[in-house]
Amino acid sequence: ARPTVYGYPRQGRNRELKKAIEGYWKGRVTADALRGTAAELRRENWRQLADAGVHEVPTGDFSYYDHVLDTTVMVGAIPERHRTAVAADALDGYFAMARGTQEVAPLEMTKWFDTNYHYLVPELGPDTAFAADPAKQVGEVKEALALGLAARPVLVGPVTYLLLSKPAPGVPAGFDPLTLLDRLLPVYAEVLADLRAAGAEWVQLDEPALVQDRTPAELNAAERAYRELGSLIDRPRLLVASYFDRLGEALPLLAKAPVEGLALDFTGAAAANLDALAAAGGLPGKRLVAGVVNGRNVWVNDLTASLSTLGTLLGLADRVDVAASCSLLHVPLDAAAERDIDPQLLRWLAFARQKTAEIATLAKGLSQGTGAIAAELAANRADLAARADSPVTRDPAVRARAAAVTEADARRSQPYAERTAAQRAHLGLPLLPTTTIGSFPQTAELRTARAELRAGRIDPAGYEERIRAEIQEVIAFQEKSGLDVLVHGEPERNDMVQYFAEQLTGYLATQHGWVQSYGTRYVRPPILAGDISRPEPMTVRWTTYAQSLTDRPVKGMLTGPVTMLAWSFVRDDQPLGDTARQVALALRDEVDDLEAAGSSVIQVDEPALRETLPLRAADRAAYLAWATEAFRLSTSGVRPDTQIHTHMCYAEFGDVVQAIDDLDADVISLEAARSHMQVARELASHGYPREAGPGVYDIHSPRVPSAEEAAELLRTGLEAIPAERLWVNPDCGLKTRGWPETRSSLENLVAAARTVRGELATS
Ligand code: THG
Ligand code: ZN
Repeated sequence: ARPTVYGYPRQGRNRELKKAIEGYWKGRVTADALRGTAAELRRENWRQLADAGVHEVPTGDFSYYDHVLDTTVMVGAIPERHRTAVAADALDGYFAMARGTQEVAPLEMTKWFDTNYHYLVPELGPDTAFAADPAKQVGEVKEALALGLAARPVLVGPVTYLLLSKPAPGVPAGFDPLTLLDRLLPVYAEVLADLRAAGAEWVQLDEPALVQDRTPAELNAAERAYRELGSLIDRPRLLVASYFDRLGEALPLLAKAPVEGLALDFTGAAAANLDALAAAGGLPGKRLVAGVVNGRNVWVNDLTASLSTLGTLLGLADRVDVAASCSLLHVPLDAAAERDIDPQLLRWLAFARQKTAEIATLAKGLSQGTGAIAAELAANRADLAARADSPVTRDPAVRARAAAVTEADARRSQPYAERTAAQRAHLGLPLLPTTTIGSFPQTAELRTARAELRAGRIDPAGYEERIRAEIQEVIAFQEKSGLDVLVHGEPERNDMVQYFAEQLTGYLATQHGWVQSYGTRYVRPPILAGDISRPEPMTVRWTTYAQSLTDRPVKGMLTGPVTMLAWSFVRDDQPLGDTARQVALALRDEVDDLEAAGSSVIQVDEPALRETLPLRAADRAAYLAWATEAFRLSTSGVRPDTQIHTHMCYAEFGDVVQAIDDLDADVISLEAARSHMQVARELASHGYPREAGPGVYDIHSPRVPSAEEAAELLRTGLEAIPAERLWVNPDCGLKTRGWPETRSSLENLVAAARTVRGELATS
């Protein structure tokens, strides 16, 4: 048994890659310097892996932006509108596809399965002509070989590539990219031959799309793809990899395919792969790569449990190698870089580097017997025991409170129909009330103030002063522009999840735990390590200060329990629903405190509700049950006349309309401007009974919508939602926008509301 890895964090210990790429965009770094930095980062990663005992390093997992975009280049599926740029300069053309230019729009970006990584969606059509461009893949194989290492190129597999694609603009929406399989396979065949010629003995083809529910036609396509690739004469050995969930029906199909190896996830729900593999007759004569170390969470592995799984698997294949469940792209680089985490707690954590060591230890134990890793096993058992017994993970007060929660605790005291009357009387808002989603522009001055506070150049009182000054300005602007429900603007928050995590007991924050979100953008997800409680109010002083400056209602602004989980690393030692309930109770205290301090409107955002939906439909009802209960638990401690708002960003709402209803929020704001109020129609066709604010201002663009444009969107919204239940707001928060366009856009938004109110009054 040998240790192996599918991919490694790309950014470098100090995010050197981000700095080099963004420098290149600004013209401060040359293309050669960027290539040099990239090559050095690959070398550093391979060295780390080789030193840990990984004899066959992954290649091709590196990317300047996204590995799905790299695949698009590899198969020559450059969209028509980007061909000129790509022909002029490959690197600039690549970034043009990723980010767009003055002239052309970029590819659409969407979430990579249920991770927090985003990929660029390939655009295909009946006229797509693929052509092999294996230069990047071949080049990286040669780089690794030159270092004296064996290389295993990792490619997005052809079936997953097509399943992740969408019809190009102008192509009928009914076009099924999978119909291009016969055209795509010869291109993969050519790439495979070139990789073999370059010296790759094995090539890994990633097919995570096969862990999702698939139609018989899709499964047939997968079967055919691997029958054809397997029957090629001039090819390396093929390892077909799946991860993020169980393979289900695709497992027996891939087990029988004429390829030499299969990589399977055996963590969490994917542990079902074990019985399924046995039922399929195992992999006689083949290589099994066993993903037993969770590749998308940060906890140390239970080595004893993994060895037991691996022992069972030994009998099911010719050769068993040990791996993480997926690429290590989804975890930070190195836990040893964390200086602010208690060393005792740090022992519970494993980032990419520590996971590689765990994989190596397991491979050693599997091939040489547990005696060879006795010391590691003993230390691991001690760490797991310490975690299980720790007052951090076991706070009796939090547990008792969560256990005592009743169904009634998660219900408002009155139904919506009664609450809304009380809220109307209490708030006295006009028809078509105007508001914003919460954040106002995060200016350079605010970021500087935060940096100065961290560096100790200003004291907390000085920082507080600057934040208050900003709140004053934000309130003054909103009053002047005529908005009805105001916000304090969130100048004190950078990343909202991080902001709340820092104030909740049971959460750990990292200093260097960066994980790629998309392109050169990274997040540092906080870690839900223990039982969650709220030692003191988190937002009340900002909201009450803002309220003291105006007679109009100021919304309290919080992030909901589901999003707090979705954008954090979650604990693996209790069901997610239990963690969600603890977070919900902490937020409930904050909601109640806001109300007690005078807030009549409180918004609890859940932008991640839809994106956290499990990959398999069979798992969705259970998720939605705990997710909606957690939201209701956090928001139902208030009086009937206190209005609860929520907000969600762009999503395919069709899948979760019922869940949105189950949140029982009084008002929901949603992204809608670009789709011309499509969500308003979706909510209406579902019979959504409460108030809604489909956005009339697309905040993703610096463009200022005219008052007439916003009014027209409102009129469209009124076709779906009656005036008594329609709110007027932008699509999302304004923190990424500048002040000039924010000012004009919100003034136009208020003008639009007034115009349409006038039309309603006279009609
Ligand atoms: N917070 C967290 N997770 C998220 C989002 C979030 N996941 C999904 C979505 N939003 C991801 N979107 C972004 C948008 C911008 C950035 C990262 C993810 C970003 N990051 C800065 C960068 O890389 O330069 C770093 C920000 C920082 O200093 O913390 O711009 O909102 N948790
Ligand atoms: Zn949003």
